[in-house]
Amino acid sequence: MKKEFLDLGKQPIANGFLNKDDFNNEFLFDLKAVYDEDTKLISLKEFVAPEMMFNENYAYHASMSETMKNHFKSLAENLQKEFKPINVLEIGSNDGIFIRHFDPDKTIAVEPCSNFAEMTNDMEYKTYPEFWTKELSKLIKQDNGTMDLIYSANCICHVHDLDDTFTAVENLLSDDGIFVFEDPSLIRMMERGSYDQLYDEHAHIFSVTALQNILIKNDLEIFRVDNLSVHGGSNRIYVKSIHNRYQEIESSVEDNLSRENKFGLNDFKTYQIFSDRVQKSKEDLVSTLKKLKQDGKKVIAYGAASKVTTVFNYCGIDESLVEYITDTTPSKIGKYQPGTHIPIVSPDDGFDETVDVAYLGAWNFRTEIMNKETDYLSRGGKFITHVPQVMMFS
Ligand code: JHZ
Repeated sequence: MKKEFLDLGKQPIANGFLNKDDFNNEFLFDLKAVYDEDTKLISLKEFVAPEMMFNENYAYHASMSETMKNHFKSLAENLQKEFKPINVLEIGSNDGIFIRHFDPDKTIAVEPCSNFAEMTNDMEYKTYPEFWTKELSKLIKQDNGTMDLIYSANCICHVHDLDDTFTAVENLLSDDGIFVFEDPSLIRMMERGSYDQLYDEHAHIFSVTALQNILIKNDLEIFRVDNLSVHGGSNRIYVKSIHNRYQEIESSVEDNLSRENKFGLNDFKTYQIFSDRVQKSKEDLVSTLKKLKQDGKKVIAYGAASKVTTVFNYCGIDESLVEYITDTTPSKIGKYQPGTHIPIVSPDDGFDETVDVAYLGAWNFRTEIMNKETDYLSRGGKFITHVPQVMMFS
């Protein structure tokens, strides 16, 4: 049985940046979160059709951050060193940030956003411009044989039908093949109050517990979990077929399961407490921004992340409180934030000496941004965040 615990109101497509012409017929849906008592999975109550989010206009470029470029480079090197995969496949390859470190002759990409599929095709990686399904997995096996490594970052949590996805993976793994994927971690979201991990794309926020319950139904099991700091706290899950005897199940699996249980992730009450905290976060953020406005401060936002769409729409923050949002992504600049219609400008045009306070939308890149924005900080500029609670810092 699924139980609702959080209502983040009417929300638009988080990465659906708008032109002025689009304002009048914007799609909105009810962003609510539910807890499944059987599998312990946290999901959205209402799923948005994948084609509405992942298409030729998809705006999120993973390579906009140095942190993420380094993250995927070192992961690719480590996987090659430890597992020595020959045939490799990535599900949701975005701009090729990960596969660029693998041999194009032996590496295949699956990417339904055609703007990005074209990019990796141009990089000589055979790219299937489609959604990952059982049918596609059969076709890839027929064309290319089985895979020694199937990898996916920030994509499996987008998938509505996890059983279909996992069966498709199981079908394509070689005898000693492994499936490695990473997505935002539920326990980190709960610890940090980062409710903005919830938006249309994130159909689920995974705990290790829920993944174990669902993977096993599809003849797959977790043999290692890495806890990562990226994207506000993620888990990298290493999976093998239950028939694969090459990999031992490591202690990190049990460690994560017991930490989650101790935290209360298997208890509905924990989610109700989280919901109260989210409500308080909203009140604190709005009152802080209103006070800054009254004091005559110029407030903008830094980073038009998907997460900011959730926060600003949930909190009812518009141009009267935040003048504009700066972002480095070329396809976002000159457009408007979904729902609130706050303008997006390039940092060169908007992150200047007139800014007093910047809401740090890309709070997950706090270290990278603080290291970069030393001029702003040294002239007294401040940041504001809601993670783990609403606060200003410099
Ligand atoms: P960022 C996306 O979420 C969507 P988002 C997706 N669903 C997902 O799961 C995660 O990624 C992983 C900008 N920026 O990465 C770039 C600057 O302007 O937190 C981005 O637009 N200056 C796939 O959208 C945004 O901020 C900078 O210095 O929440 C950050 O978005 C830096 C570092 C970033 O992902």
